[in-house]
Amino acid sequence: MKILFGAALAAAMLAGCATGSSGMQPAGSAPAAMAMPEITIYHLEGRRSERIVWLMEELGLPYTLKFRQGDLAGSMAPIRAINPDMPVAPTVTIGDQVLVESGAIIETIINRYAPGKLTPPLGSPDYPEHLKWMHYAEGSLASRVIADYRVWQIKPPTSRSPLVDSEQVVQYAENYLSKHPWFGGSEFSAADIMMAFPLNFATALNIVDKNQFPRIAEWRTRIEARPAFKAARAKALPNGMVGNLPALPAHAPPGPRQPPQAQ
Ligand SMILES: N[C@@H](CCC(=O)N[C@@H](CS)C(=O)NCC(=O)O)C(=O)O
Repeated sequence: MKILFGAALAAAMLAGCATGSSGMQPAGSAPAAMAMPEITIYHLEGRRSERIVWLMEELGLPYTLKFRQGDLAGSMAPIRAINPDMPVAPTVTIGDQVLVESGAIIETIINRYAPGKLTPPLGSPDYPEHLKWMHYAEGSLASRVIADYRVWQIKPPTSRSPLVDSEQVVQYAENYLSKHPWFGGSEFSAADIMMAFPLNFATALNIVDKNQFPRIAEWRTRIEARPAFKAARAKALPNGMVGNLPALPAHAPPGPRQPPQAQ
């Protein structure tokens, strides 16, 4: 593992960021794994790139990790160099191909190099739920939570949005965990890896009241106890959070939603 040390990107630029293999397919049903080229993870501490580090630790696959400890700007510099059109973390190289979007990176790595791992069997009832959470994490959860955070920073709202807001997207996850132990359904899956970052962002930055979501808190305790999570944290966040974003002073104002209106 290569870790580069050095000089800090303003946390504000990163607003929208904060913070052993488990086979799930029955033996013999998954296609053979492809030969894996070198995988390099360009990382920012406490940001979404930790998903890929955690994935690789869960799968027991080798990778090179690049970041400058305690230095977000220094970690961003090689990302800008390799990926000037979309300089975000994670940026990952698989062989000589440069990739962004953590969900796509995770699905590529699993489908090629660890087929059947961290994914419920295709025909199982858990499969579509797993896939839903894989996409929900960025498509519905992170997008609303980060939008609400940014709006609050500009002008605290005086009433709740009539549209689906942060509280509702987190509540939906809470409701699922009241009936299932994992976002993979009956077993831990890559969907749990996708969901951890935006749920942590929502509660740690006080965008929602963490006390309203005990199932999510209990799930977080279980994911953080996983050896692969601990190994990933030790490598990817060795000295604790860097460039903390300010937490909101209050949650969404109480009271009923306004009736829905056209967007
Ligand atoms: N949907 C993308 C989001 C990537 C992203 O926005 N990453 C943040 C770090 S958590 C970033 O690099 N932000 C830099 C910026 O927005 O300038 C993913 O899931 O990979």
